[in-house]
Amino acid sequence: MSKTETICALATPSGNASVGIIRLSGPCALEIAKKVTHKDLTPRYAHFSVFFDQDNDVIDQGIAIYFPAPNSFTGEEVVELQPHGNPYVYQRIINAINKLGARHALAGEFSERAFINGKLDLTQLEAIADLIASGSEQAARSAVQSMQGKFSEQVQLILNQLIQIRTHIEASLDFAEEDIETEAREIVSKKLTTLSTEINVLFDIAQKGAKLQKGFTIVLTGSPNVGKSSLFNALCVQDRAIVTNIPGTTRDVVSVDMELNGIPIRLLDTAGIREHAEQIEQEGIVRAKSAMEIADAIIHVLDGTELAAEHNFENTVENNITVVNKSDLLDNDFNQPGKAILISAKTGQGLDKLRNQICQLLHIQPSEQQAPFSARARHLDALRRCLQHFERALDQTNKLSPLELVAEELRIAQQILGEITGEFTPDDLLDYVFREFCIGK
Ligand SMILES: Nc1nc2c(ncn2[C@@H]2O[C@H](COP(=O)(O)OP(=O)(O)OP(=O)(O)O)[C@@H](O)[C@H]2O)c(=O)[nH]1
Ligand SMILES: [Mg+2]
Repeated sequence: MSKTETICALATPSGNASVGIIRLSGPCALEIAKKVTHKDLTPRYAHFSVFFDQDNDVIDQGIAIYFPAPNSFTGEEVVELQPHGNPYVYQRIINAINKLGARHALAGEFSERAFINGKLDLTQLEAIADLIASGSEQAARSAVQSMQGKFSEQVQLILNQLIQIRTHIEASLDFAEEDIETEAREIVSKKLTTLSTEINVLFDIAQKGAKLQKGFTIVLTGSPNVGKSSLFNALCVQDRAIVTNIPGTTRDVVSVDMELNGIPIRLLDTAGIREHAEQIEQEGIVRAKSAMEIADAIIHVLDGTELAAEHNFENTVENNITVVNKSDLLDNDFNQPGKAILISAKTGQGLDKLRNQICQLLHIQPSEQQAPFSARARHLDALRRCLQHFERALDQTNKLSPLELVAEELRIAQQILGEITGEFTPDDLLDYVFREFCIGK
């Protein structure tokens, strides 16, 4: 497909609004915009303008701004027309633009051009798409980090060190002396070990960032009647799940998408787990157990009024939090429940502590702290594959295999890291990345 075509699309939502933006990009953008506005457009100047159709009928009036190449989002000639926000107005302007020779943009085509013209790398453009789609404050903060190049910077730092190691190997290949080779192996082994640790750290941060975009799943579990549904309602501040004093009230998994200290959460309320349940409840328990399998964190709810004094609260499971509910019914001399959190779903006591504990468990800092950078499944996949080649390279180095084999593993690892920023991205992957974006992006 030729990149010299001029493209246009609505960059804002297509509904009713005070204003909307129609974006034109490509070599004929200015010429077309002049015909629509009947104006000479000065670069980066907000022109108040009437927008005309091909029969010189007035469609609307608004603002037109011309961004000359290469100082535009796409790096091409760009004009933004800002009419009033109405779908019929948009359609008439776009029709007029189409008749003047610009075609409608494909999904993500503006971003693709920005990438091809070197305006932003792939992670930055993906971050813009993630920022637009962010469903929580933390997700938006992390997307901004990547948009500003924080993720790419980390990848680049690793790439630089990788290139150093490769250069070192290449240099030692020119010498036949055994001690030079031994020394090279030692250095390569040491540096590769350090670099693997750094990639693992990067992977953890990226994984958190990817999770932030999609949201964390938290499951409430425990015996019947301990107050899971009451806690569910208290945490999402809605009257969503049915609460009664009859054990076995909840059967289906009840789900709510919410924000918790700025973190996107899918909270699941489940059936109380007990031995002798009737048929429907049994199915509920099966569903509760499957929900626990996909959970990022599990909150075990206990009823404080039913606990024996010697109950052992020690939390042994890694992604679990234990809460002791109904604190409002407990005596003042109730023993502090170790690592468990004393709460009352009824009065709200202890819920702030629980919220903080959940953030800690998910390793996400509260919103005023720095968020991890956003990442996508394909980034995680690339980091994973890169690590595999590092492991193989390390193995070959230690097994005294020819250094050429080590060099080859590292060459592949470098190419994989390059896929993240788009430096070495095959065309079909680019198509896959950009076609996932929305039209007008
Ligand atoms: N006093 C007091 N009562 C509570 C509290 N939390 C829940 N309850 C009561 O305990 C009973 C059971 O509450 P639910 O929230 O339905 O309990 P559940 O764990 O969802 O029960 P199942 O769905 O049957 O498994 C209800 O009568 C609630 O009003 C609390 O913190 N304090
Ligand atoms: Mg319930």
